[in-house]
Amino acid sequence: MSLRVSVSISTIAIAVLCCAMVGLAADPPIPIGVSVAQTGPVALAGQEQVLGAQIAEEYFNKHGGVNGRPIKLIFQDGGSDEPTAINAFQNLINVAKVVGIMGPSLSQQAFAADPFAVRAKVPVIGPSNTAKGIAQIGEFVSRVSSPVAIVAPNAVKAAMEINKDLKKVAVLYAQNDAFNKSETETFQQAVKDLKLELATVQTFQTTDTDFTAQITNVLNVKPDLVIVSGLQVDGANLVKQLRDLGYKGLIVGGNGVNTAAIFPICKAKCDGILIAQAYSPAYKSKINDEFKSVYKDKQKKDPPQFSAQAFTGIQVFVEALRALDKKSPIAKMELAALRVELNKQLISGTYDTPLGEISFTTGPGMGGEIVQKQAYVAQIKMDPDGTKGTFVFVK
Ligand code: 1QQ
Repeated sequence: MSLRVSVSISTIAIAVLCCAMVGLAADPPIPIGVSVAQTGPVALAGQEQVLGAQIAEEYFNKHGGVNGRPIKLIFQDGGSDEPTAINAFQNLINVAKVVGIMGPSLSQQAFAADPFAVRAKVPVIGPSNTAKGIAQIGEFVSRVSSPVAIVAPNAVKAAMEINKDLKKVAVLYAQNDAFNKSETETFQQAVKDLKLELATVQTFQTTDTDFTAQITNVLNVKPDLVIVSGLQVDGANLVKQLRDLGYKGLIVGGNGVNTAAIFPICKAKCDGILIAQAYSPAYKSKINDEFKSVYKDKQKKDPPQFSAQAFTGIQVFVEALRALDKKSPIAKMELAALRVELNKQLISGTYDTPLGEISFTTGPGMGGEIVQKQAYVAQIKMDPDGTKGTFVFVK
């Protein structure tokens, strides 16, 4: 009798142990959505984001994932326009059932796609949305990309240090894009604040290929500095044509041209462009050293800002999931509750990232804005034949 009892107890014990282990092993990876530009003109920047996110996935899974459970990034191409980004968001939310989304690439897309995530109560982290008003789209939207209002003026100051006689400024911007409209506002305000003369403002479209009319107007005012706010292809073409038509002075480019992917477009004529940065490979920290070394192994160069920001976006999700799981095991939570709790958790945290220590603003209607101390300026240095180039940090 007593033997029988002890047998059945140990059977139960074995059964419990077995199922607990099966349960653990069968816990599926936590799906995190990534929707950045993998197609269209913005894919020039988007490919840097994909790489940054992939490095983060590999890195954090190697370091224990979310308290033992791996994450899995679900990539859904956000394209370069609004409909593609909206579609990707809906897929990630309703079909892939992700816990949160990092994306899209452009502010213009964020204003269109983020509201779908807000309505579905799914946290979104903007990896590169720098226009004014992104964090205000809704309670579920935050960003790891420092806004142009904070970053961009540094490039104008850097130009003034290079040319002490700098006075006259010409500004050009793409008027069909939310980010570029926001960025030019910041640049124009900086010009006024720094007591420079705003000699002319010219507009174009991100789809334009010929900028002769605008450049003629720019050259007429004989500027000491030209500030360009465009995306990758138009921005780089504009710079190239500006040099082709004889402009010799300083050029400040915006976040749109903040990628080595513009080098094949403006070639040797990319040389000298000053661009404000929210990331520096020289930032000293353990996590940045580790990120940098993985990136360098793969790409044989220092990581660019868009990759570092994408890495950071995934890091925020992972660290917030870890913290949440410690408070209340996420395996036991319904997806809807998990998304809501994850959003609260991520906004309240502080993160030691390759970008430096970051946190987010909190409070009704004003949460989710990144708080980051670091800002830098780099200048593009091209080989004379225009085949190779680098970003040289000047500030
Ligand atoms: C924005 C940007 C773009 C240049 C990112 C690719 O900063 O759209 O906000």
